[in-house]
Amino acid sequence: MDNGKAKNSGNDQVAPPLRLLIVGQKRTGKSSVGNTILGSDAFNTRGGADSAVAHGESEGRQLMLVDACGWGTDENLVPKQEKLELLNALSLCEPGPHIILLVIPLLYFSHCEKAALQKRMEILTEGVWRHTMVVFTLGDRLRDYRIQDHVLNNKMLQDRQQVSGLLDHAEDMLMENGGWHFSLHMYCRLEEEWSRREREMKEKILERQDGLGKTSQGLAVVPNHSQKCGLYVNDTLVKLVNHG
Ligand SMILES: Nc1nc2c(ncn2[C@@H]2O[C@H](COP(=O)(O)OP(=O)(O)O)[C@@H](O)[C@H]2O)c(=O)[nH]1
Ligand SMILES: [Mg+2]
Repeated sequence: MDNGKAKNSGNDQVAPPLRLLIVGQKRTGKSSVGNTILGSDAFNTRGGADSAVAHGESEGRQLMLVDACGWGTDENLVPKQEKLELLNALSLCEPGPHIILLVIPLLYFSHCEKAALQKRMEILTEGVWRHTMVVFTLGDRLRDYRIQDHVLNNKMLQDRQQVSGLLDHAEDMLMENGGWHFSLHMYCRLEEEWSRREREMKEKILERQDGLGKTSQGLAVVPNHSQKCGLYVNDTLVKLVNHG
């Protein structure tokens, strides 16, 4: 099993790197998050760049980071090019990212942007949320923010505590997932399997309802008022036996 445990446990075996995929909208600080984590200028922060990969060591962990090409803000549809870019970024961290870092700016985040973001996450199936950690950026621009969890101040590269906290949390999440990385293929198959079962269940229920319909058409259950007791089904008296 690929458990991605990145910390060296003291023996000579080299642990596989922790694979992190950074996603989010354009100009929200994704590349800067990568740079803050690695403590270097590995990714281009001038914008408009394609998805990129960087390897490095940070806080005692071997890391592989993929900085995905930034998403647009259309909440109604995801352009084909964006989908392809996302799948391309995913393929850059084969066999799949251990953790997906979803970057959200603490400033300028409206309902529309949230909807647009969800639409893009949906491409990665519902299962993606099991592997996703939200990282807030631009928090330093808010004067009085109190959120402590995963707020990265990308303007403070020397603050390594914020990075080790984030990586600890990523490893906890990985452990909770039994060490399994995200696999789009697996979750797509799971979703197909679930919808197949749902379809089958619905068909069975409909068949049963159909059967019941036929029965009630074929058999007329009429209370007989002329007799003192008894139920008549198609003119035949049905005796009701009380077992009770
Ligand atoms: N003040 C502040 N600026 C940031 C922060 N993160 C990113 N930026 C700036 O926001 C701009 C976009 O950042 P970048 O990492 O390239 O965003 P990307 O397009 O999502 O990869 C750059 O000018 C960064 O310097 C942050 O946490 N605080
Ligand atoms: Mg970028």
